[in-house]
Amino acid sequence: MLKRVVSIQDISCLGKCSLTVALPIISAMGHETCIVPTAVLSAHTAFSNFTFRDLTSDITPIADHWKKENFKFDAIYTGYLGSFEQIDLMKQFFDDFKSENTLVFVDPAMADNGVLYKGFTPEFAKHMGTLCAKADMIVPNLTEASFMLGIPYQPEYDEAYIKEILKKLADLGAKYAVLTGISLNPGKLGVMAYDKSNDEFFYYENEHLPQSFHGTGDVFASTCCGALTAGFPYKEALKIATDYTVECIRKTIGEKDHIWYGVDFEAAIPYLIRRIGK
Ligand code: PXL
Repeated sequence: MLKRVVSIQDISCLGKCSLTVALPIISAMGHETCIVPTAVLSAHTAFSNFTFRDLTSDITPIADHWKKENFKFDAIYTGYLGSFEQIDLMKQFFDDFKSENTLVFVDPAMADNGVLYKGFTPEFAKHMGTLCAKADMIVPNLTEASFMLGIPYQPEYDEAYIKEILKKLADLGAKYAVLTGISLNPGKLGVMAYDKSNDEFFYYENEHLPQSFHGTGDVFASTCCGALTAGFPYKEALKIATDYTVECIRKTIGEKDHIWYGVDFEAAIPYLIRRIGK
């Protein structure tokens, strides 16, 4: 039987990110993918003049229906959330739908390169930290981690600094804290994780390609969530997600305007399927 994942984030109608990335990737990994759209935007918020329809008031009726039908999930994966209220609703959602074996995966998507995405405040970031407390795994980048912890973003760092941040993130409460977009060696980019159950760090890197694209955090998070749901151990899941993200960037390098449109993850799906051996 297929594993069932529910992904809860916005639909950006154009500009590949959030649900338009999570749904196809997790499905391609062989899981049933349910969604709760938190908002509908004409395009993600890095574009100018986007429309934004808030769907907060739909979340509780959807959850109530699912509770009545006794639907269960193998994984719950939250990404971009648009308001304090949505964060609180997600806490309730976890409590309502989490069983002993449910993976709770939180990507606190809200910032990059030292700045918050349009519409977010440092207080919102701190509140996102309270959702991270309830997760099995969290996957912020360094900007998101800094805002959640209320410390200045430091673009220059060493391994000791990253380990210190990971321990502080783990103190928020998640079992596994992961920092994405970490570079500890020239020409390389990767992730570092902290497993607080045995006080263990894990670092994995791949090539640092000379271009960055919007939405790669969502590609990484979706793949990692899909791999964990498939039963891969966490280190292997992080490797698969890192390698697939790099492969997606490789497919997109040189594409005009793709910085905002997102990566051609579609072209790398055969790689992903081979990589997970399905
Ligand atoms: O990729 C993260 C993301 C998701 N959803 C929306 C966004 C962004 C990043 O800007 O604007 C609406």
